[in-house]
Parts: sequence; C-alpha cells; structure tokens
Amino acid sequence: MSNKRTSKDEQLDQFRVDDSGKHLTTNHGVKVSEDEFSLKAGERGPTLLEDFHFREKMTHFDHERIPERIVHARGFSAHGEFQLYESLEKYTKADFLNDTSKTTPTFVRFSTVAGSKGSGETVRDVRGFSTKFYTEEGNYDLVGNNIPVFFIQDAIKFPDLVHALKPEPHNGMPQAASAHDTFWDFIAQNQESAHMAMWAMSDRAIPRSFRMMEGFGVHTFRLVNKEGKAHFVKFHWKPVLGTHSLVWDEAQKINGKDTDFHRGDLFSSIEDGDYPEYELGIQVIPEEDEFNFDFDVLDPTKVWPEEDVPVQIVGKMTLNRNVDNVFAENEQVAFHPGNVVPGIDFTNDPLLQGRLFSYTDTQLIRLGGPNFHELPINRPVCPFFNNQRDGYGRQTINRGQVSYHKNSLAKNTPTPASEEEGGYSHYQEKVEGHKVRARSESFKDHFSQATLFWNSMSDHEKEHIIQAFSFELGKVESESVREDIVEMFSNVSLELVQGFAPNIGVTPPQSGGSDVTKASPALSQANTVHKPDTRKVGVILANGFNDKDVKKTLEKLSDEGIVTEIISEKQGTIKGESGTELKVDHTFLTIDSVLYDALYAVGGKEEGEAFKKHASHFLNEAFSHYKPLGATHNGIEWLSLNKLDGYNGVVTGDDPSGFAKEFTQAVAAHRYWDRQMV
Ligand code: HDD
Repeated sequence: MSNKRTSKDEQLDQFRVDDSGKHLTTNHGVKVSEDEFSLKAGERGPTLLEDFHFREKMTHFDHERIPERIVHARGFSAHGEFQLYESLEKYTKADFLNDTSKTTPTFVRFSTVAGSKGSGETVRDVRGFSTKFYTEEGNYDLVGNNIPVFFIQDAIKFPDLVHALKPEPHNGMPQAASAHDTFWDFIAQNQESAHMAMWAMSDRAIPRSFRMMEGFGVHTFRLVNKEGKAHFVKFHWKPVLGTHSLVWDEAQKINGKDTDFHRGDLFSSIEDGDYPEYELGIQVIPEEDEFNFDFDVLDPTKVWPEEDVPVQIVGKMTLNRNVDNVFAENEQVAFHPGNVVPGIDFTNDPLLQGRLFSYTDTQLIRLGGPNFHELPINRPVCPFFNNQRDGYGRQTINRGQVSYHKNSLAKNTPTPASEEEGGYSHYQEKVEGHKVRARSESFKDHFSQATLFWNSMSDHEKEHIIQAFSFELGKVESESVREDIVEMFSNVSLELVQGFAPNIGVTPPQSGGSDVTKASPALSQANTVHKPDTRKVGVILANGFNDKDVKKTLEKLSDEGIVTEIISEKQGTIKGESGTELKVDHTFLTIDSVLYDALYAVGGKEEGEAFKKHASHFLNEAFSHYKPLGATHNGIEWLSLNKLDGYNGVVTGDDPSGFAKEFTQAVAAHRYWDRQMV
C-alpha cells in the first residue's frame, strides 16, 4: 500500500477545518465574547430576542438531525484505495479497471440493515458493504452486501420486505431483529426468499468483524469493452483475513457489553496500522452463454457456484484512513448502484432495475434536496459540468449567462462527449416484449440453491443454522406462521426441518425433502483462510506474575500479529516478580471475555479468591464460545479447577517459545467447533 495522498484526500483538504487554538466566532465570523450566559434584561431577568449568538447556536442545534436511512441506518465508514493487479481491458473499457499504474481512492460504508442508527452491531442481520470508487471518469458505486443473494426478485416487493422486517408498527418492537412474526410471515408467503433466509440463518449473518466478511455486488452487471463486446459479471470482495463469524450467544452478549463492537474493531485496526484488505474478484459469463445454466443469470436469488464459474482475483482494496467526522462522511455519503462509469453497465435484473430509481429518491429526503452530490464526501475527483442549477444548499457558483442546451451563446457548451471522448454509451441490448406485470418462468425455482447452500455446510455450520431457526421461530407467536415455515423449508432439507421443528413445537414431515445433491465447497466458512493476524487476546495477569516468561510470550505473540491486552483487577500497572511493570488495559469490570478472540491466563503470586472467580468466569465463557485458551503458571491450575483442560484448542506449557507457537496456531484456528458436542 502506498502512503501517497490520494486525489480524494487532497480534495477533502479544502473542507477540513481544525478549530483548536482559535477564537470562538458565530457562523458569520463575529468573535464571541461569552458562551455561557444568554443576554438578559438584568441578571435575573428574561432572555432577550436580540441575542443573536443564542439564537444561532440554538437554531443550529435544533436542526442537527437528518432522517436516518430507511434501511442500513447503522453503519460505519473508512477511506481507502484500490489497486488493480492486471488490466481487464478484454472485458471492460473502465479506466480504473484497465490501468494498473493507477491507484483509485475509495470510501467504504459497512452497515446492518434492520436496526436504527444507535442499535447494536452484532445482531443477526445482513451487512451492507458499499464502496465508492472515485475514478477519473466519475464515481463508480458498488453497493453490495455480505450475502451474495437477496430475499426478493423484484424491487416492487422491497417496501413489503422492509415493513415486515422492521419493528412491528403496533408496538415498535423488536429493534434490529428478524426474530418476530411479521418477518417470518413474509418469508413463508414469499417463497423466493428461501435461499437468502438460509444465508441469514447461517453464521454469515453474525460476522466477527467487518474486516472478516466477504462482499458481493449481488446483481449480475455487464462489463463492456472498447469493441462494444459485453460480458455478464458478478463482483466479489474477498477479505485477506478470511471469512469468520461469532457464535450466537456471544453475539447477543456483545450487543450489551459493547454496542459499537464492529465499528470499534474497524476504527482501532486502522488507527493501529492493521489496514483491512479485500481482494476484488469477478465471475464472468460471456453473453452467448446466458442460457447455459440451470438458473437464470438475471435472478438475484441465485449464486453462480464458484466451482462452475471461477472467481478471478483482479485487484485489492486497502482501508487505510478513518473518517475525520462521522456525520460529514458516514452519514452524508450517498451511494447509488446507478453510479456507473463507461465500461460498466446494468442488466435487466428486476431488482437492480428498481434500485436504480430508489437510491436518488431516498437521498432527496435524507439529504434535503438535489445538491447532495456537492457534499465533500460525494464529489467526484474529476470536474463536473452541466446545466443543472439552483436548489437547496447549492454551493457551486456557475458563471455565465447560459444554463441550457442547445445554445449558441456559449458555443453549445458544455458539449456532450462522443464515445471516443469518454462519453457514457449504454450497451445496445436488443429488447422486445409485451408490457406485462409478470415474472419469467426461469425465476421460479426457489429451492434448489437453498439446498445447495445447506449441502455445502460443514456439520457445525448446519447445527448453527438449525439453532438459528429454532431461536428465530421460537420468538414467533403465531403457530400457523411456524407451521408454514416448517412446510416451506422442508422443500430445502428434511434434515434441517427435522432439526428445528421439534424445538418450535411443530411436527416435522417424515418424507419429501429435496433431491438436490450438489454442493459448493466455496460456500462453507470451514474452507476459509485462517491467520493469527490482528486477533485480540486478553491476557489475565495478577501482581507477582512471572514477568520473564510473560514478556517473552507477549513478544512472540506480537511478532505473529496478535494484539494482546492486559486484564487485571484494578486499573494502573501491575508488577511482575522481577519488578517489570505492565499497564493494565482493562479490569474484569470494564471488559468481558466475549470481546476477545482468545484468552491467555497467567495469574500471579498475589491473586486472591475474587481474582480467581473472575478469571474462571472469563475462561468458562470463552470456552463455551469454542475459543482458544492458553494458560501458563497459575493459569494452568484454573483450567483444571474448571475442568477445561485436555480439549482441542486449550494450550498449556512451561517454555514461552513453544507455548507461544502452539497458542498462535490455536488462535489462528478461530474456534474449536468439536466442543459444540461437549
Ligand atoms: Fe438497498 C441502502 C444494499 C436492494 C433501496 N442498500 C442500501 C445500502 C446497502 C444496500 C449496502 C446502504 C448504503 C449506505 O451505506 O449508505 N440494497 C442493497 C443490496 C440490495 C438492495 C445489496 C439487493 C441486491 N435496496 C434494495 C432494493 C431497494 C433498495 C430492492 C429499493 C428498490 N437501499 C435502498 C434505499 C437505501 C438503501 C432505501 C437506504 C439508504 C440509501 O439507500 O442510501 O434506497
């Protein structure tokens, strides 16, 4: 990654303001002499209307909020850059996908879908993964999710889906959760959602980190090259750290212990220089092969199995700068799947077609008018010229007499550009048909790929899906909705419904099921990358710890990229037996085992009963979430007291180097699912 400032950084500099060390002024630049007392008629008298400073301060405050996004309200962003590995000239003329010498500035916003702006971040939900590429040919937005398919096939059903998912209107509950009647009623009545519902009930919906989840453009787009030849394409982001998830019990507890868990993880990784990286992948199908698959390539409820259509890795995005101001950047950024550049085009996917309308429309209400493209975070890095004028908050001062086309007074400028000059030309797809409100027959297989997903899961992932259905439907009060869901998902897998139906008081069918036997190993997180890098380990220490060994171990873990934090009873420092002092990062009160990937228990000579109790609680909980545990010195004793020793992923040892090596491998493994059966 280069440390060169991007063109977007330079542009944003014009808008960045640092108030520190300055005199306080009004918004009109008048220096203010007093900011604690309003202007009154007498010390005990009424406030005067002429107090312009009070009026301005209060009015601004009263208007500080804008509507939250109707979906994806809870989100967090970072700046980055995209580097192409090899030219994609043969597929597309998009300049940023042709020229490997160019670095394209990017801005990414991650989000949950259902919850309000202040809701917990580790809820069971789809995650948004939106990327704005500030290319030299204009902004290209890839507005995707961490799940490669969608609930519905036609955008006209989106308001219904979201109404069913959001808190129920009569009581405003539940917040940020799909575990309620209306959501599952919608699913049962709209069977095209079967495949996506399987993903939503899988571990994908509770990611460990924004840094450890995939991103998908979902729709089929078109890449068009200089010769005008088009290919169908699906976009993928593959996290360099692999795709990893939390466990459900842990995810729920994190929401209470740290509502900002995901944004905190992203923010501190970037601050620490552990820049999140994602490789861009494309799946390409030549136009002439459009009808050679057992699904319709335009259907957004279908994946293109990676084993059939391989993902070609073509570049990498690195997120390397946090936002300066969450409102100005994260809240005001406006994404739109319709923001494309020459060489990237749409298809007739009816979900995509409807999105092309919705995103501008929503920004008009959310950002208050048609000039949101002028907000610093939304401005392209290339100049823009047209005859659009005026509107709320207009900032551009367009000079000259002329604001219409065609004209003679300004020699007909700004002039449309020809294709050779870089003008956007739409792919000339031949289309004919009757005007109908209908769906193609080729969109009507709702279950084969839901079964493909189920067949591709490892045993522990299957168990998690069964538990997720049991939890979600367990919260559904309507018996008929529960029965409908069992019936619906018996089309996916008998093993699945027989797993969860008894837990929700429904008798599962004994026959039927699916005859699809195909699996796609790429869908299972069991086959992802495993690395120790950036994993967070809580180190439990008491005064009088063996500082020689601990120091050596911590150094070795740090060399492997593991981030350690010291947990003890009190803030301040703790002293080792040879006098080394270490800063305590957290106490048992301010942190929790659910906020770590693994624990390393050491203790110390001065540990008391309360200390042992807390440490045992931490270890037991981490163990129950299948996390790696390491123990040396007194820590070994706590393991045996709690009967946690002897399991896979529980590492003990006397020699710091040997221990650190084995523990690093355990941390990289993420979780030990064989304990699920214990
Ligand atoms: Fe959407 C926001 C992703 C279908 C209408 N959507 C939004 C965001 C993401 C997605 C990541 C948050 C953008 C941000 O961070 O600011 N949406 C998707 C994906 C979809 C999808 C991957 C299916 C493949 N969306 C979809 C449909 C419609 C919308 C079918 C309506 C026809 N989406 C919106 C919206 C939002 C939005 C209401 C709310 C805030 C915003 O646009 O800027 O217009």
